[in-house]
Amino acid sequence: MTDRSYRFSHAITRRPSASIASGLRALDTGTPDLALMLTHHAAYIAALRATGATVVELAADADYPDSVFVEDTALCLPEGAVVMRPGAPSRLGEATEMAPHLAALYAQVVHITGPGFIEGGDILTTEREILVGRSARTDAAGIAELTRLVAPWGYRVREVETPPGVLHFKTDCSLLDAETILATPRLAASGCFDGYNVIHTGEGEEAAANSIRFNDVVLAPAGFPRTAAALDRAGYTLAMIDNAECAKLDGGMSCLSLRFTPRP
Ligand code: CIR
Repeated sequence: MTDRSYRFSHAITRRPSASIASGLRALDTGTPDLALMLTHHAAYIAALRATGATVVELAADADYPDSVFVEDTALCLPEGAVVMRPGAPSRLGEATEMAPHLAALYAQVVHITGPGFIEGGDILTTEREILVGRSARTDAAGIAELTRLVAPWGYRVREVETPPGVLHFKTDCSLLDAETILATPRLAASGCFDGYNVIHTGEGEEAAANSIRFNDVVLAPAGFPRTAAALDRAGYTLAMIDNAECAKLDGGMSCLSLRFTPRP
């Protein structure tokens, strides 16, 4: 069994800017505190680096309030990178901004050109397939274009549904290893993970589902003890990261990085 869906040599992050206060959110639960977010962001990057990865830190970009959430701009596979076409109009330009940084590391960079839309937060890559959740940000045409772009690299795309009212597919799930997925009970109930081992988030801890397996560590948001205990029991090494400020903008562990092993 290969492990390329969770072992990576590189990550890209982007520093949050003061414009983060204008970031998109489903519900207003308060303005994110930039200084605190920077502290959490530094801890996140340190946890990635502690696994031995190279982390490319991009400068803050005030033109795009949500640009700290780099995951939505691209899908990075070993063979090449696919630049997304975000469904949120205020985020469309973020993907274009990311393209040259990917081109510096990859020989192959291809683009979703539309008319469809797709955001990285709706994509879960496992060892055997790429699952893409249809959502308010990702539509059938975007998924169809992604399917065409990654077919020459040997990938199978499976369309699934993001639960209603949930921002992204990966808001509710994470890959833990080649066979295992952490998921909210509401998402797992759809049957989309049949054939995988599923670990459920603890009761009332849906926000813990957005974690990431990165090399030997699972980066998980702090403050969800039942889920942390379940992951610990299953043998995963955890790095708990405070996510309180990004959570005000519906962002979590996966959103804050692109994770990959580029093929130059
Ligand atoms: C947004 O609504 O686009 C941002 N405030 C949050 C993006 C989170 N990204 C992700 O889940 N991949």
